[in-house]
Parts: sequence; structure tokens; C-alpha cells
Amino acid sequence: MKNIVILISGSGSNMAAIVETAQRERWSDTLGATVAAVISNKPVAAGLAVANALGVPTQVLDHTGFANREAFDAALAQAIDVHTPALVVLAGFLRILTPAFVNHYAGRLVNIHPSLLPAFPGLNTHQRAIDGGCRFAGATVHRVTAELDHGPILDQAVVPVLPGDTAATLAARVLAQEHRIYPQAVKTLLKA
Ligand code: NHR
Ligand code: GAR
Repeated sequence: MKNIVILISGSGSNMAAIVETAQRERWSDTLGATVAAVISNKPVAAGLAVANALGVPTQVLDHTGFANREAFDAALAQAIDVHTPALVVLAGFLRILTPAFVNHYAGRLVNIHPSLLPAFPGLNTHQRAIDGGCRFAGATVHRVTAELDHGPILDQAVVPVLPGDTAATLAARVLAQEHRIYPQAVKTLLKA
């Protein structure tokens, strides 16, 4: 079985979209793939309950309990490698990962970022797109490399920025597209 491990920090709606697609499309039969675990660096992440409700085992690894990024990433890799994953999927995971971690999962690590990369890497993407006067915004699925939000692009979706948009209304429009493209991109990678 090709195991997928999903890392979250928050609401986990992209994680849920992937798990629900995997269940609906019977990925264990059709692709020999399964979401083996969801791991959160935040003990209170709402996505943990969502994953449990979907029947996916969860684990919390609180980054605040570690002396530095290297120590947290080493423990995180240890927790992930229990599952010998074919794919490690960042889904609203909010910790920058060390080069050692990224290298360990080279070719197996992907992220969805809520902007049309290479525009607006980093955080607060929706407000920055509005402030910049952008007519279009979107989301990007990309491979994760050591340089933040700069890995090779796998897929993108575009949405309009509408008059009167706030960061919240734009984020909701983008998120709906994320839920469409991320499960498809994961599926494509599993077939490769
Ligand atoms: N790590 C590497 N090496 N490369 C990437 O491309 C990564 C990554 C880790 C996460 C997701 C990314 C996003 O989609 C991601 C891509 C967190 C931050 C951040 O500044 C920035 C980008 C992303 C994720 N995090 C702060 C930190 O100090 C913490 C912020 C917080 O806790 O609220 O790690 O946008
Ligand atoms: C998504 O929009 C995702 O692209 C973004 O946070 C949201 C998480 O939603 N990711 C980042 O901003 C990473 N820095 P979710 O937890 O409901 O999937």
C-alpha cells in the first residue's frame, strides 16, 4: 500500500477534501493508496477532530516542546517514517521545514499555497493580492524544496478578485478551488 501522511496546523479542510476523495474513489482499490495518518503541530487544530471523524489516525507533535527547528523536524520525520510514506502532503501546515527534512522527503513532499506562485510566497497572501490590485488570485500545488514556496509547480487554479473583496471573502473563493485541485494533484502523483 502507498501510504499518504498529511500534515496540518488548522482547520484541515484540504486534508478532508483529500481523505473524502480517497474514500469516495476507493483509492485503496484503484490506486493501492491510503491516508495512513494526519499529524498536527498544533494540539488544538480543528482538523484533528475532522480526521478522526473520517476514520484516519491522528497524532499531535507540538513544536513548542522542542528546542529548535532541527529537533522538531527530526521528531516529525520519525513520526512520519513509521508509515513509510509514498507521499507527505502539507495541508495548511504552518511551520517552515529545515533543509534536512526537505531533503529526506525529496520527491515525496508537496504543498498547496494560496496564491498564484511565484507571486506572494509566504503568509497573508490574500490581503497582499488585494493590496496589490490583482484582478486574479488563486492557489498553487507545488513540490516542497528548501526555499519557501519555490518548488516546481504541479497545478494551479485561478479565481477573480471581485470589487469589495476582503481577505476572508477572497480566501473562501480560493479555498473552494484548493479542494478541487489538491486531491487531483495527489492522485496524479500516486499514479506516477
Ligand atoms: N518548508 C520548506 N522548506 N519549503 C516550503 O516550500 C514550505 C515549507 C513549510 C511549509 C507551506 C507554506 C505556505 O503554503 C510550507 C512550505 C509556513 C510559513 C511560515 O512563515 C510560510 C509558508 C508556509 C508555511 N511559518 C512560520 C514559521 O516560523 C510560523 C507561522 C505561524 O505559526 O503562524 O515557521 O504558505
Ligand atoms: C489553505 O488556504 C492553504 O492553502 C493555506 O491555509 C489554508 C489552510 O486551510 N496554507 C497556507 O497559508 C500555508 N502557509 P485548511 O487547513 O482548511 O486546509
